[in-house]
Amino acid sequence: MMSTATTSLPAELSVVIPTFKERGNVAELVRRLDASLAGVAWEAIFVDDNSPDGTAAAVKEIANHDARVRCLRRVGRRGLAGACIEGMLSSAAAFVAVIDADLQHDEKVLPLMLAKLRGGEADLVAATRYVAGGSAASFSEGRGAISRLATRMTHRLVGTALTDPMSGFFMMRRDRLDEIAPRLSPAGFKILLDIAATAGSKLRIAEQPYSFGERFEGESKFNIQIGVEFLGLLLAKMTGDFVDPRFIFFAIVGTIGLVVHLTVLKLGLVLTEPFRAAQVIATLCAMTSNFLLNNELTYRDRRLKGFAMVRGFVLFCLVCSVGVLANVDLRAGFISNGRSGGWPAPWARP
Ligand SMILES: Nc1nc2c(ncn2[C@@H]2O[C@H](COP(=O)(O)OP(=O)(O)OP(=O)(O)O)[C@@H](O)[C@H]2O)c(=O)[nH]1
Ligand SMILES: [Mg+2]
Repeated sequence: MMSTATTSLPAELSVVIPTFKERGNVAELVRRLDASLAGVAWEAIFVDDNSPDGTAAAVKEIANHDARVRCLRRVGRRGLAGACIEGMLSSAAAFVAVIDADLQHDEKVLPLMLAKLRGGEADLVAATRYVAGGSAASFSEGRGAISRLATRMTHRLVGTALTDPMSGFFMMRRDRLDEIAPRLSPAGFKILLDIAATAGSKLRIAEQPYSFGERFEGESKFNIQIGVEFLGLLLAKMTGDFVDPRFIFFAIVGTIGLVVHLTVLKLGLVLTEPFRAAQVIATLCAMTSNFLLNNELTYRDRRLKGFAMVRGFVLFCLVCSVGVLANVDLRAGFISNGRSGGWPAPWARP
């Protein structure tokens, strides 16, 4: 005999909320969603990266008496974009929205965004601060300038139709998300830009102005890492995802290392006579610059700090030492060959 399950209406809209250390915002956000989405069959999917402040427990406490709320707790992983993708992929609703937990995104515009999708005029509705009716007045001067610069860079380099590509507040058809999900990058903070750039012109985008508010509780997670990942995303999209951003960073760091090497070598030759000494100092400087820049930029997501960094640097030097010795010896040999009969250069006549 088939059992009859107690059913509530299946959700038409899944609201995905990525969280890291947002315990103090969870209950207020659910209360505000409940007020704004009256009459809509909605659910809230919190995707928490094992926040040490007990955000997941706070969500589950609410979930115990409100079946519309659930928590996807990820352990051993961090990352805003990846959290949003997994939350959206766990939905079976017709529409999915992504909204920050800190209440900076105005949940009151969600019904307007939903109406645009229901009407079939767009596949994705991006909430924007930068058209008439929207505002980013709550930004500090510094954050506002960074956001505007990043927006200009995105428009120039990637050429998206989004007026506010830095926004992480949007709603879209779930079937369109399912199609492009395998091509999205779980790294980084800019999931909306990734979706728009990956889907290309086939994705019909509409916009919804809103006023960006103040953070309700807790601390911002905005940091340099996010800037680096943003540059990586721009580079990947500029090359049509052909080249891995890590490779591009690696090549840039290598080029800087070459410039450091040649500059220090030139200085060394001016200051100290022996070529070998200048070459050793230049090589060490280039190695140090390569290690530090790769640690800060190319591998920032697994950056070494403190003792681990010293250990990493020593290992890096050991691995490089074979090439360094060959480099110093070969060049010194060629140079002294030119002056006092050192090693014969391969092209030298016998
Ligand atoms: N799951 C998950 N969520 C994250 C992670 N980093 C940030 N978030 C969430 O993503 C949302 C946006 O982060 P914020 O710290 O508010 O970043 P922001 O809005 O760009 O910066 P502010 O304007 O300074 O608040 C918040 O709900 C965070 O809790 C992460 O690594 N994993
Ligand atoms: Mg925020």
